[in-house]
Amino acid sequence: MLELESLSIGQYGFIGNAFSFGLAVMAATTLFLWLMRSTVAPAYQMAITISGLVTAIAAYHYFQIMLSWDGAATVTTGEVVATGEGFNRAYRYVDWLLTVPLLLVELILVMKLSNSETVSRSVKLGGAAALMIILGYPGEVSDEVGTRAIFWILSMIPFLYIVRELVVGLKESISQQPEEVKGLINAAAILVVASWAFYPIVYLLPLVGVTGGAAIVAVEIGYTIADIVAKAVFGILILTIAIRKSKADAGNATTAKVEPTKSAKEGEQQAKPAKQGA
Ligand code: RET
Repeated sequence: MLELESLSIGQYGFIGNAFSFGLAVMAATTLFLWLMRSTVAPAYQMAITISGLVTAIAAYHYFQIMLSWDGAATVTTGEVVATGEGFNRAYRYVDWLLTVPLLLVELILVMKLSNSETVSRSVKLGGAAALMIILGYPGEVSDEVGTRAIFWILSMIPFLYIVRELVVGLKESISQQPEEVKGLINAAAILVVASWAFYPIVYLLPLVGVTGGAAIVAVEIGYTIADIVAKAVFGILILTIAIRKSKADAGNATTAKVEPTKSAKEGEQQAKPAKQGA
C-alpha cells in the first residue's frame, strides 16, 4: 500500500526536506528551552527541562528518520528506486512512546498541583499514552487495510480516554490556576487535543482512498507538521506559562511583603509628630 516507488522524484525530495526541517526545528527549540530555563522560578524548571528533553529526543529521531529515508531509495534515470533497505517507521513510534507521556507530564508539572495529584495524573495519562502508541504500531507497518483499521480502533480507546481526562478532568484543576495563566493553560490543553487529533486522522488517510505516492506524502508530512505543533509550539507555550506563573508567584510574594511596609508606614506616621515637634 505504501510503496516508495510510487513516489515521484519531487515527492521523495519534498518528504526528505520536511524531515530535515523537523530536525532543525526540534534541535533549535531544545537549545532555546534549555537556555531559557533559568528565567523561570525553580518550581517550573523541571517542566522546561522535560520540554527540552522531548524536543531533544525528537531531534535525534528526525536525524535517524532522515538517514533511513535517504537510504531507503535512490533516484536513477528520472525515477525513485527502492534500495531494499526499507524505510524504518519504528523511529517515529519509539519517539512517540518516549515523548508522548513526557508531554503530558510537562503539562501536569506546569500546573503545580499537589504531589499526589501530580503523580496519579502522570501515571494514568502517561500509561494511557504509551498504550495508545503501542496499539497503533502493528497497523502502521501493515499493508492490510483491515489490520490498519483494527489497530486504529484499539488505539482510539486510550486516545479518547486521554482527551476526556484533559477536557473534563483537568477543568477543575485549571479553574484553580492564577487568573493570569488560566487562559494560557486552557490554550495548552486545547493545543494538545487539537494537535493530537491530527495523528489518528493522518493514519486513516490510506484507508479512505488516498493511495500511492500521495498517501506517503500525506502520512509523512502530516505527522511531521503535527510533531512540530505538539512538541515545539507546545514547548514554547509551556515556557510562556512558566514565565507568567513565575511572575505571578513573585507578585504574590511582594504583596505578602507589603504587610511589614504597612507597619513601617505607621512607624513613619508616629515619627511625624516628633518631626513636627522638633
Ligand atoms: C495512532 C494510531 C491510530 C490511532 C491513534 C494514534 C494516535 C497517535 C497520537 C500521537 C501523538 C503523538 C505526539 C507526538 C509528539 O510530538 C498511534 C496514530 C489515536 C495521538 C503528540
